[in-house]
Amino acid sequence: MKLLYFLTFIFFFSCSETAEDRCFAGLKDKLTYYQEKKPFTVDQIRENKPDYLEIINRKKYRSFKQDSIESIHRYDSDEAQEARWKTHQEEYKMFEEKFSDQFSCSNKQLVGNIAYAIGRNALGFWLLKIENDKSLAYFLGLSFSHYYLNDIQQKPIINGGFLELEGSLVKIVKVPGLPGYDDYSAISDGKLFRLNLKDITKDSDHDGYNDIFEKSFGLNAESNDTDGDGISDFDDLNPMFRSSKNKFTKLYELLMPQYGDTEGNLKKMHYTFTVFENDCDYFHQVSTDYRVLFIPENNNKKTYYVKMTDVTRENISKIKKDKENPDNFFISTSGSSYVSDYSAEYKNGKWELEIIGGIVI
Ligand SMILES: [Ca+2]
Ligand SMILES: [Ca+2]
Ligand SMILES: [Ca+2]
Repeated sequence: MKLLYFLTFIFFFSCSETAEDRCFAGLKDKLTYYQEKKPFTVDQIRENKPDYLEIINRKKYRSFKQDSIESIHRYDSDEAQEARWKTHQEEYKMFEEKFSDQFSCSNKQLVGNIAYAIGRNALGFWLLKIENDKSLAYFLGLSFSHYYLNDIQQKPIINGGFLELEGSLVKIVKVPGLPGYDDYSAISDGKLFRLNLKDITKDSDHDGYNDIFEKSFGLNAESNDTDGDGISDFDDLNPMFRSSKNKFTKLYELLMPQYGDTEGNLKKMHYTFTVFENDCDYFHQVSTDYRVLFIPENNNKKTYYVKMTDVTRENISKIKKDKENPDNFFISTSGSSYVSDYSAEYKNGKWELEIIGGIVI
């Protein structure tokens, strides 16, 4: 969905049978450019909305424009804004600590001894819950491509057995010259999004991730160990695929983003994932020190949520063979503002990487 993809090749295969097919870009592959999707209309959003979501029209709510202007998450130098930000941080300290700064939090509410808040991260919106020192986050499965939740809610978010969120239906607006940056505009204001807490908190396999999260990203909501490697989905850093060791998994591991997490804090971050769109088995089999999810390249194989929502920030291409040298390969990494092309030579059981080109936007 990012401008960058206009510059990056996406490879399509007529037959994706073997790891060889899925991992190596060959001469027969058709090259195609990403085409921007048309934003959904209000009717299309309603038609495709999740079953567990009720959208109610309530015109009197704050508009998207008003809420965005007054948002606590706006970064400007206004002193009053800074003071509000400080108060906000103080107020949400408990959530920041319990969830290790994985979310941007808002709309805190106490119900008996349970503290609730709305959390946002790169994957989407979550309902955060702290009860007797135990913290859990429930994914809401509402794409930020379509749903905007007001930063300032006029009414409590928990009402009876329901989560009620004021907001708007929105579309993404691309900003020319700012790749990777998404702006939004409202296509219908004054909405109440109503979700039953029973639906949100449902965790059929009791692995700690709610069904909505697992179904949104292609994990198995009926098994607490999707890839059957003996590590539960909640504790598995690569929950979708079993890890393996060979020269190509090693190559992908070398090229994956490095977050410099020397203290191993990322391991404890159960709700923070780096998402890659790639079908290569070797890439799927990587061992990592942070959480990863993979989404299929073929649009028809994607879950509805990832089809609608841009959750990929970084990617690594397929591998290209060097006709001149069987030990030499070409591969590219890309992010929202760069592409780096590498030549990778496998010598004496080790990879030697050399940057041979790229683009910085
Ligand atoms: Ca689960
Ligand atoms: Ca599961
Ligand atoms: Ca597992």
